[in-house]
Amino acid sequence: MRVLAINDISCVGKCSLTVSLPVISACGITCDVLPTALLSTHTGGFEGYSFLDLTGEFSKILRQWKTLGLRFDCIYSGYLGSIEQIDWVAQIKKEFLTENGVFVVDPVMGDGGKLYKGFNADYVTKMRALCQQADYILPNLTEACYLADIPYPTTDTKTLLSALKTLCPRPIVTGVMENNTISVCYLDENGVEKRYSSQNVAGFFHGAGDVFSSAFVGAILKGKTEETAIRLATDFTTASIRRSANEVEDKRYGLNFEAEIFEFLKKLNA
Ligand code: PXL
Repeated sequence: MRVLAINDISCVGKCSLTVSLPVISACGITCDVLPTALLSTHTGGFEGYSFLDLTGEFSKILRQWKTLGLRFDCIYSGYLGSIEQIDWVAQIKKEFLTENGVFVVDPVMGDGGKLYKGFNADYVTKMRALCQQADYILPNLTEACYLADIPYPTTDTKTLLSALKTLCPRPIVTGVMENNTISVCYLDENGVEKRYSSQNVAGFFHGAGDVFSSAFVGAILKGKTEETAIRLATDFTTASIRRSANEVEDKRYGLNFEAEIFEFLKKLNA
């Protein structure tokens, strides 16, 4: 089993590839990478970060991969540095995903009701088209609202999920907050809405979406059902958030997910 994770390298701040690599590898799955950009830190809350777009390397990297006859059982895309890269991801899926391979799109583009720096309406439109090719999409509530063109925030997850289902058969929306709970909302095989909820922890935790998505990808590739993968990934992310609420002083530096990997693996391999 090998996954191709297409995501940025934020050197500091534990998100994207610096989360996907350790989590997916710990699941016992080869995690190959296509870095979309190299940043000194992620863009959430840090100022003065460097940003090197790596699109220019793509054709060279892919040319060599073709000579190796590489194919991936899963392609998992996250933060894409530019609109042009969305076209690249669609092309890479066509050329490098195995016949029964899984294409997972985490449409990373915003949080807290706003788009991240550098993203705009054209990017959202283009991301919608990429989601149409995915087996699973994993937007947070902000990204889900942008994709579905529904005002943020919404508690009407039924409408939200049916709008997203017109893009992708298996939408999974994270970070849906109501009262004291935070939920992951998805659809069962009959198209009926399901929720997996936990107690909300106040505050904003950078990289939580990447911990969830990476664990979900790892669990799916280990043969878990969608529902089990959601539960395992949610429990891992929630435990990491709880721990970080106490242990990580500056939340910009990401979650202490490392301390929870062993528990996650015990459940994954039970
Ligand atoms: O975790 C999402 C993410 C990924 N990559 C970069 C980011 C962010 C969120 O801010 O800035 C570069």
